Amino acid sequence: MSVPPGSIIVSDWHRFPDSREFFSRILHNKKRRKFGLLEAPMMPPHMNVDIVRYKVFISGKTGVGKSALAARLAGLDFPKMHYETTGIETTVVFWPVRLKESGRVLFFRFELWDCGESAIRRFDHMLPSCKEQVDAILFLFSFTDRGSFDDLSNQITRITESSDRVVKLVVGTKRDRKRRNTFSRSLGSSDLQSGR
Ligand SMILES: Nc1nc2c(ncn2[C@@H]2O[C@H](COP(=O)(O)OP(=O)(O)OP(=O)(O)O)[C@@H](O)[C@H]2O)c(=O)[nH]1
Ligand SMILES: [Mg+2]
Repeated sequence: MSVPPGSIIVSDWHRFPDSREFFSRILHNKKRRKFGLLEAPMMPPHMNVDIVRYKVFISGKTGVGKSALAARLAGLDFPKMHYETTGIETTVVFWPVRLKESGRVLFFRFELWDCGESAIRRFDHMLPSCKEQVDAILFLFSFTDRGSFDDLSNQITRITESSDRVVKLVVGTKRDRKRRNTFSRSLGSSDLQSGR
């Protein structure tokens, strides 16, 4: 049975007072703490909070905004200049959630894998490492680059197989830089739907 999005967790739990104790574990001076690959939020021993891990691969043409998205999801500023990512960079993002039915609290741990497009082309082992045991792939296109959108279906077929049980999500970047006459004006909402 398929479950509609948002029906399992309380999606706006971060607004409720009882979430504060948990969010304080991922925040420092109102900013997100940085977590290394082996680190996790510290909880008092009597509060047994399980961690659910997801590996997320961010895919897209060079300059489309993969590193910027990873930084933004981690609550960090991203550089205004384009610095090509020369290999794989991982970013760990924790987010506490409350399950709707049981009221149980969990920490989601997203491990974001960001690999520069040119590194993928240059080194054969990069893509298989990013795809290994991946749970979700974000396919990025930029609202300022029609080519990045047209290339999406190629990318999805190149990176995934139809038998994959990986969640696939299409994400548009640089919407804030969208000018009049950029291609987004000619796209219908059905073009922009994400697929599995
Ligand atoms: N205004 C605006 N700029 C963005 C956005 N996302 C990315 N950028 C800019 O686009 C440029 C390229 O972004 P990156 O995140 O470095 O691109 P990338 O996909 O990681 O590129 P490679 O590492 O070469 O594969 C940078 O100058 C970012 O500041 C956005 O949503 N809005
Ligand atoms: Mg990059």
